[in-house]
Amino acid sequence: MTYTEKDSKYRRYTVTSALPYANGPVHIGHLAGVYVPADVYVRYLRAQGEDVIFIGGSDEHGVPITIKARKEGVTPQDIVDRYHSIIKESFAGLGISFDIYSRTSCEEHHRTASEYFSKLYNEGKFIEKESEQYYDEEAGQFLADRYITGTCPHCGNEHAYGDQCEACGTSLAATDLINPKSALSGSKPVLKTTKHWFLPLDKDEPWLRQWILEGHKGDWKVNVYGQCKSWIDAGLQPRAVTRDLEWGVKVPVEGADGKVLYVWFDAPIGYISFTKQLKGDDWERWWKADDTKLVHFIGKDNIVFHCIIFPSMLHADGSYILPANVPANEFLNLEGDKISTSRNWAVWAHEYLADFPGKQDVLRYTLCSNTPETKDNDFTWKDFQLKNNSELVAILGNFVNRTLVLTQKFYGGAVPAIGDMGGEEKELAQEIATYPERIGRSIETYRFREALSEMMNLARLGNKYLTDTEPWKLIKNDPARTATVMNLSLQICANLAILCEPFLPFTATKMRRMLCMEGMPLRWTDAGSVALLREGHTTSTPELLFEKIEDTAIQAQVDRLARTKEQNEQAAWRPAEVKPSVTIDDFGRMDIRVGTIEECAKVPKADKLLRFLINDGMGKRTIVSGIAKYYPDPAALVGRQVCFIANFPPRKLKGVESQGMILSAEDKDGRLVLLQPSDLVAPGCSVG
Ligand code: B3M
Ligand code: ZN
Repeated sequence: MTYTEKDSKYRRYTVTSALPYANGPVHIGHLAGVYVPADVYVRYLRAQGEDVIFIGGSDEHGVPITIKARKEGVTPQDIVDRYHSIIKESFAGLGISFDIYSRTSCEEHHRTASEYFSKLYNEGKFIEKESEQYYDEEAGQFLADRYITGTCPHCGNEHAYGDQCEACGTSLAATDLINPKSALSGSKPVLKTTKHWFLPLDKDEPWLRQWILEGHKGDWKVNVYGQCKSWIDAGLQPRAVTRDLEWGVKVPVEGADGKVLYVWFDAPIGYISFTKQLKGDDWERWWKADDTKLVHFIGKDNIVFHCIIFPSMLHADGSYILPANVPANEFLNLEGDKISTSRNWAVWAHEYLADFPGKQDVLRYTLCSNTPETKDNDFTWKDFQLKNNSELVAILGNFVNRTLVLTQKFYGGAVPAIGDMGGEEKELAQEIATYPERIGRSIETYRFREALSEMMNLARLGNKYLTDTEPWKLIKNDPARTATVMNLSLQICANLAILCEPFLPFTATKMRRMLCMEGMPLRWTDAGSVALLREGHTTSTPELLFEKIEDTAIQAQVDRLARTKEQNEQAAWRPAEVKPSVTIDDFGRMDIRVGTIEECAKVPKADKLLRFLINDGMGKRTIVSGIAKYYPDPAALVGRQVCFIANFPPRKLKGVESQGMILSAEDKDGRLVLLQPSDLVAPGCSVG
């Protein structure tokens, strides 16, 4: 039973989550934006007794995969095999409860996608068009979007791709790029004619406009609706659904050798082919019955594909339902910076699971409470620690633990009889009764942060009740009232075991075990009651639900990110630009000489400075140089030769007169290194 009226007409739910590209592991950005919210949603629906399938799988086609394979010198199949299993295991480890997690390289998918294309092809739903596409003559291959880089015409970024500039976010056509370059050979591509099939999106405009802009106004999220509106208002163009590539689903048309379906044509069909794998002959009602609710969980960069292109494909076939909602989220940043796979700026799911064993729910909790629902959000390790220590441990864990420990102590674990409920108790019971609907409505309207905080409010309510009534004192002079307090507290625990499950499934399992509720077939709507556990029901020995996360564990993560940042900065280092031209005369005015170090010591009270005594062939001169940090043992420099500018006017540094300037090179990490002739030369000779 769902609470929102709109949902009451549905008999079953087909819930999909974006198929991650199998060219890298999944990170917290994917989890927060797509998989945790989707999992909360389906777990909730299951607890409501609804018929629901949760579909996931890896997107194993597309250029990102072939590019990665090329870089590593392996086959695309090697890449997808590796990442498909890492991704699948990460999801399982975090309790993302797919009913199926498949992959688009499998046979059933190839067959389904191919048949889907053929049907539309035979019905004349595509336009066939010849167009000019970039071709790499050295590699003997047409270049799909991502294989072409060049300068963005909008912002001047020199590393824009043929489909998009990641610096300014503009979506591009390869022919828009200035100075296009092939990512395969580095050569300049040429335009060559090729034939492709296009989905005539322009013809879909009227019904799309009506379906989305009129039908889903105020119903779909503002960010989703807004993106759709600007796409539609800008005017839709026919879109090619085939590509000149080897890797992918072959175009099932004669004479289309070397062509595959565009990855964004085949990937969403994955939702359908995976349903077939899951449901066999019974698959159709999950996609074709009007009383099925189809919901796509995705990130904001996938909105146009799920709201416009895939629906147009479904509409072209004519026998499918359309998505009822597409609750896309914005992006999650990490410590103030955009998450990036190529810069390794991420918290990877599989690494988290290895670093924090048994703490799956802590990550789920932190990500859910940070879901980027209306704007981009930030994940920080400090906040992760805080959410664990002062919310999960201090509120939920503390309440459940206090209740169960006192139950053991006072009653040997048995639920005590509830006595007369006073005004306070009656109010409490009424309040408890409101929670299933409060949380449920928030989930049904895709407000997951709000739903989670409502769930925690119930734990807060319980915590406060214990603190206010102090059963550990009350037991001495009012055992009857104490029994009532403990009974109600146990009822709240039982309610929490049901209501926290969509968010914290591992914790819910533990709570059910401690409360000996495993055998009870309780649904969402059974919650809200204060009679879930009957008098005399035994509970078992309590264990801690959450433990404190120490500073050292957090520091280790922060340090790892700092190292990544440093590596990135060094990798991004480029030599400084060359300065404006000078003449030979300009250079000639500079008197550069070689000298031999006779003494070298730190300048007292000046951390950075070294004082050199140099034999310059004419006598001795003192030069002060700011390189102490890089030469911790100045005495070891004696005997070395250095280059210095001899005709700088003397100046005082920390009380020492410096007669010249010693030359050094600045390395990419900022380190200064003394310049030294490669052979011994006479002190005082000139450099030029
Ligand atoms: N693989 C893009 C992405 O991971 C794409 C999603 C496909 S969903 C059908 O952002
Ligand atoms: Zn740009």
